Amino acid sequence: GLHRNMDTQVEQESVSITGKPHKQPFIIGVAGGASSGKKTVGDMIIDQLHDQRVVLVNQDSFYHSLTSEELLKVHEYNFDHPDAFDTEKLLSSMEMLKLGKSVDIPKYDFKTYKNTASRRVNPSDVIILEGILIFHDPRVRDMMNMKIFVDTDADVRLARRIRRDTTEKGREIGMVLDQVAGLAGWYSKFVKPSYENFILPTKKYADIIIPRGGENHVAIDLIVQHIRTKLGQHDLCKIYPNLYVIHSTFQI
Ligand code: UZR
Ligand code: MG
Repeated sequence: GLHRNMDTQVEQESVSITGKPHKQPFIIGVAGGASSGKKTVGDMIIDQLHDQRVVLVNQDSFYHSLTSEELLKVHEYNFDHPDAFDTEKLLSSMEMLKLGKSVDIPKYDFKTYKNTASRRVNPSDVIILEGILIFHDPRVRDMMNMKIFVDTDADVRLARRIRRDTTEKGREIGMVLDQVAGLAGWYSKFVKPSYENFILPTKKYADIIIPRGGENHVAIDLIVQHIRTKLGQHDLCKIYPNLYVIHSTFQI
């Protein structure tokens, strides 16, 4: 209904190809620095919304494949820059999901620095889009019903990054941090400056800022309650636990 309140976007109806109206999915953006715990926050929301159709989309999937020239100088490649991502593809994929259609999302391989495969993502009630720079492009930002910024201290992010890059990605510590064979490493050359220049300035677009990321259970609970309200499920026992107590006392 067009006459409905503008902020109840989840209830806006659009007509699908079958002619039946369908509810638009609730789109949540989770941004924050590298290794801040964005994916953990997304996974925790999904865990609590187990009775809903929820899907997690990573901005990482939309990294451009590196050309052979770029591969030769991979240490000079800035993966923390907005241009490193195929934002047009991200936008069109999100638009498909918003229309309730399935979409093939690319898969990016951190070992070969290329996207070779893809995965089919089906339409869902809730879509969580997670990534360092998802608040950068206003067109992507404007698709979101809720914007979350995960705010984790720089030392915690760096410690996690070292562990992740050296174990999961099999990279040399010098390359991850500051230098290898006289070349500046990614962290000091790109990751830290890009956080300050591109990621941190998008914090102002967030509706909610979560300190400490995945450790913050109170924040996750509040977010899930809000999503449930927006999805039109007024589960009284969950939203107002006290009412349940009053009710059971009354029974006695
Ligand atoms: P998250 N990244 C890689 O390490 N290798 C790649 O091939 C592509 C990206 C890193 C990227 C960024 N920086 O800091 C991080 N580098 O992935 C973002 N170098 O991932 O949001 O999951 O922390
Ligand atoms: Mg990630």
